[in-house]
Amino acid sequence: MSRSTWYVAVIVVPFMLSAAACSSASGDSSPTPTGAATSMGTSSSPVRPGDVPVTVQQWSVNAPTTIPAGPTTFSVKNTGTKEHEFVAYQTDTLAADIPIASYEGEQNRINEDTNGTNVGETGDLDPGATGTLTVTLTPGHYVFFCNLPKHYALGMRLDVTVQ
Ligand SMILES: [Cu+2]
Repeated sequence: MSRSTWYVAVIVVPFMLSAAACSSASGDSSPTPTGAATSMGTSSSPVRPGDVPVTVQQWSVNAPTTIPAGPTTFSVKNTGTKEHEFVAYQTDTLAADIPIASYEGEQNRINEDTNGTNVGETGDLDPGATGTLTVTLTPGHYVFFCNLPKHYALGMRLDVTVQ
């Protein structure tokens, strides 16, 4: 007999969420990468020339794959549930061809010292955190990646052309 075992009372209390995730201005969040610069004067868009939005998560780095050269500010949001980082790395080698080795004494990372040049990184980002990185990009091939152990091999890498 189990006629009284169905008292599974799920009480959903509408909590007051004092810090809803709306700290960033909304505006036009067009996902298209910045195209050729237009010389129409200052627009009302919150995305300035040189601003590049990036998200990192398990297991991908999401950014425009063609970026104009010049001063660039990456706004990198960790939309995953683990700690991640963002590294901008200039290299002639395609992302898939950089060997997984060890780095700084840890296995399952690429060696940033031997495959190209680290031009900047955000440092580790907690889940939900946003970090910014401002660099001046010169034309060439880049790989954007997260080099926490195993993350590169799991897919957190992206070939990018700066032109
Ligand atoms: Cu990662």
